[in-house]
Amino acid sequence: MSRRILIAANWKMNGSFAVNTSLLQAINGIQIPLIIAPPSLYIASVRQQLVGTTLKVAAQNVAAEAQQGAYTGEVSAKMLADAGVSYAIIGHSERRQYYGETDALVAQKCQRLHEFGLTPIICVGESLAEREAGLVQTVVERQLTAIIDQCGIYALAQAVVAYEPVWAIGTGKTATPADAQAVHQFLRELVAKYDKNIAENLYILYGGSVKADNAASLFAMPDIDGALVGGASLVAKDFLAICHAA
Ligand code: G2H
Repeated sequence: MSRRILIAANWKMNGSFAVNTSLLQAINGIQIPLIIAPPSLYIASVRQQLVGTTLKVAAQNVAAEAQQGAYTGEVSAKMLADAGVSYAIIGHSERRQYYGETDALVAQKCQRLHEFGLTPIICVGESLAEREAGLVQTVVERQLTAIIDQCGIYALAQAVVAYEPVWAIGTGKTATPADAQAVHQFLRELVAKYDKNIAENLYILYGGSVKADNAASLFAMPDIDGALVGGASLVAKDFLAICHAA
């Protein structure tokens, strides 16, 4: 079937009030489904600027704790819901790699989002060593199954999955469309073993050095439903070109 396209911009730890405003002004006429994930400090401001548009706001992270309390530096799912945030990225490889986030912790974060009606953007992906060891499917299956075991398959009815091979993130190396498609197909078939309908309707995005010149060939793949874009989402003309490839 021909699939819908969703594009999410992960600004990571970039931006300022002035830079964000100018970027949003450049992109807010985009007609395809679009999600912007600014640093948490800027979420309220970005959301305010997107009122009246179809663009949605995502957090880049969420606390795993169920209750408010003495967790310095954390932002809860309840607070994100209170701020009108619809999505949150969880399990990004930079959080797994630099902040020691485990599959179990990511699954707890998914649970918190589910409790407050937010849609998780669940990142999975293998390192270069894992790819070279032939472990791609083993790794992404382990990462996604941790979520399913904790939250139940029905949590994926309101979720987005992003396949982001770690070796392709911010490196300029992109998985070939065929390589990415193979993993996306594997992930969809994995979900289909639990529930075919959820699998069919699940957005599975590709992330990792998506650019204007590779977006169209990625989006042409039958199981690639869009992109999670980092670096190229910070440059309006590059991001617009990616969106126009959809
Ligand atoms: C992968 C991606 C966005 P980039 O991290 O999540 O970033 O497009 O810079 O590789």
